[in-house]
This record gives sequence, structure tokens and C-alpha cells, in this order.
Amino acid sequence: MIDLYYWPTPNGHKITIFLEEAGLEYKIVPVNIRKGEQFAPEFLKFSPNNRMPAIIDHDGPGGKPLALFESGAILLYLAEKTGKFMSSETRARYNVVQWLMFQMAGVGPMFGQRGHFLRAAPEKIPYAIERYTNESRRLLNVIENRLKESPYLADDYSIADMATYPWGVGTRREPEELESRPNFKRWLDAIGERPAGRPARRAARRPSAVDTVRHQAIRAPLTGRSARRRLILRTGRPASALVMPVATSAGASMCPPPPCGRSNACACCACCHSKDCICCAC
Ligand SMILES: N[C@@H](CCC(=O)N[C@@H](CS)C(=O)NCC(=O)O)C(=O)O
Repeated sequence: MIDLYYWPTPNGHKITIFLEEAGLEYKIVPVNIRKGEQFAPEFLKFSPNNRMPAIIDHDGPGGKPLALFESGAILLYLAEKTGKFMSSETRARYNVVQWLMFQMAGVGPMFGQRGHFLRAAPEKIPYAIERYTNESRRLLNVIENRLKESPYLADDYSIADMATYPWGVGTRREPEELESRPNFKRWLDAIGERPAGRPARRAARRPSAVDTVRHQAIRAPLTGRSARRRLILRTGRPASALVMPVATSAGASMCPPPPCGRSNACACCACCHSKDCICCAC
């Protein structure tokens, strides 16, 4: 059994994809990073960088527990443990490793900074937005060029694709970025349609995680003018286009069902990414 210390973000989603694809038994242990649970001393003992995801594999090497942090290291370990999604042949293995490192060092940090300066920063800083948007576009072009010659980043579907997909899928909200990159779009569609994709997204909304999200919503209702301003800032949409969270009879603020109707449990980046869906801003 593997304990996955998790919160619904692209870095967490990488690991639910692997676990579902490989059919491994696992349990999600929510780490509410909005509440600061990543700083809990028990968590820091095995995730000293105060970030999720992290895992504890109770059936690690030699039958003893193994704890790991950093999503790239976790994916490498799981691939080696199961013999899946990474070749054991040296040349092919390092092809996977180089595309995995490209995600870890480039796509994740740059897309992350872009998202922060576009949607979360308390003030709009045009220089930062432009810098990270340009770099994210350049990285998308590298991916597009690679996918012109290969169906997946490292020939066969691998942990490099699993690491990159959760960051790439957000591009669906920017159709103009997809139109000019048909191979990238084809790759997103192919991975999105894999049978493990749906359970991996559902895993992000397992009862324990959803409960914690709900509790957080109850403590910090997202209603009123300040919430509206935050949504406008984070989504870049006009106020008239926003569907605001609704107040329940218990006085709690819950996210409304997304227009796609797939679920009313907000799983942020694990959501459907419909153009009109405000999940990612809740
Ligand atoms: N390089 C790390 C990044 C992990 C990461 O940034 N996790 C974020 C959520 S996506 C986090 O836990 N943030 C908590 C914090 O910043 O305190 C990985 O890939 O595992």
C-alpha cells in the first residue's frame, strides 16, 4: 500500500495518473496547502521542502517502508518498482529521463510562475507576466516540435508524459495556443482519453480530499465583493462572465457546479478545463 500525500494541483495529479495507470493500491492523505499542513513537523520529516506530493510506500525495497518527495523522483521510483512506463534499456530510459527533467526544470516552474503572475499575484506586473508567458510559449513550441516526430515525448507513453500532461492540459482554456500547435493538441486528446484518466481525476476528489476542501470553504466563505475581485483577477474574466460561489443554508460557500456538469466537487486542476468552467479559480 502506498500513502500519497496529496492536494489537487498539477504536481499531485502526476502521481494519481501513474498510480491509476499502473493499478497500484494507494490511499490519499490530503495535505491542505492552503491551511499550511505542508509545514506540519510530521510531514516535514519526509518532505523537508514543505511541498506535496510525497509518498510512503509501505512495501518499499527489501519489504521496508520508503518515503519520497519531489514528483519526478516519485515517478522514477514507481516506474522502476513496477517496470512500467519507462524502458529498462539504457538509451530508451534516458530518453524518458531527459523529457522528465525538461518538465521538472522547465514546464512546471515556468507555467507555475506564469499562472501565479496572471491569476494569483496581488498586483499585475506586466514584465513578469510577459517574461513567463514568453517562456511558457517557447516551451510549448519545444513540445510541439517533439510531438511532430513522435506520438509521445519519449517515443512510448511514459512518466515524462504523465509529468507534463497535468501542466499542459490547462492550455485547453486558451484555444488560440492549441490552434497553432496541432500535435500538442493531438497528444492532449490522446492522453485525456486513456482509460486511467477518468479515475485519476476522480482520485483527486476522493471523499477525504473533498471533505477537507469543503471544510476550508466553510471557514473562508468565498462570497461578496472581495471574492468577486479575486475571481476577476485570477480568471482575467469580466465580472459579468463569472458564476459566483453560492451560500448554502449552513452559511458555507460552495463552488457552483461547473457548466460542463461533470461534477460539483472542485478539484482545481483536475477538473474538466472547459473554457467556461471556473473551477480553477475557486
Ligand atoms: N518540484 C516539486 C514541486 C512541488 C510543489 O510545488 N508543490 C506545491 C503545490 S503544486 C506545494 O506543495 N506548495 C506548498 C507551499 O508552497 O508551501 C515537485 O514536483 O514535487
